[in-house]
Amino acid sequence: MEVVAVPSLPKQTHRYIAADEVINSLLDLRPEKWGLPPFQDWIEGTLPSEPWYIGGPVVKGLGRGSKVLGIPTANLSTEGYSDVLSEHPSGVYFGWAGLSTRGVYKMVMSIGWNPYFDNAEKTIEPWLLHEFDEDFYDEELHLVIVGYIRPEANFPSLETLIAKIHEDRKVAERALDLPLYSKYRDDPYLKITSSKGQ
Ligand code: ADP
Ligand code: RBF
Ligand code: MG
Repeated sequence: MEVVAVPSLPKQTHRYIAADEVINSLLDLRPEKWGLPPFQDWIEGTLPSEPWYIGGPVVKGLGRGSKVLGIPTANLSTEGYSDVLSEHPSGVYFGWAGLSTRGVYKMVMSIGWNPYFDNAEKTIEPWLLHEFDEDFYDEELHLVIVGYIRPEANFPSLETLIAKIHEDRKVAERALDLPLYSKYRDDPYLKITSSKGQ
């Protein structure tokens, strides 16, 4: 028997060295690696899911996105989302982002501990695929997440991490033009009517 382990606790890979492979979640199971027929639900490098929803004001992160990677991520607080986040494994996802007063944009994000930086806290880091000429801290950001791309990973260098995130961006940009994903651009959750009466 060949064994694929899916630890229920994060950062515990070292406890499973006896397994043939340790994966982060069942989203990463590749039956063809084990002589079984492949799953057929992957489309152009993405795994579609029922849409799920996260939103709130944009909070300060660790100030690393723009400065260290040149990739700004409009962090959301994980507070109040423990249920949603425990239903969805850490990893790289994509979907649509609605910003109050601005519009709806394509989005690619990571959820997790950023293995390259080994964060102590789980973070939600959406990169809106649009050039903004200013910050938008405290603005309401609503996300409709429609698919999965890959698990979070560690990288041998900052350059290889950055290159991978740009590849994720391309995968997400292309996929979001498919009818399967583009239809969620019209989800009412993205059209935020601010509670502050703006
Ligand atoms: P932080 O660590 O505080 O999240 P970042 O360096 O990741 O700082 O920058 C994120 C901030 O940059 C966001 O909160 C937002 O105000 C701004 N920003 C500008 N353009 C974008 C973009 N395309 N996607 C996400 N955030 C952006
Ligand atoms: N950090 C990692 O350590 N490993 C990853 O595989 C990873 N993938 C990412 C994918 C995307 C699309 C984005 C937007 C970010 C990703 N990051 C990853 C997170 C990145 O390290 C984080 O946004 C910065 O550290 C800013 O806090
Ligand atoms: Mg950020």
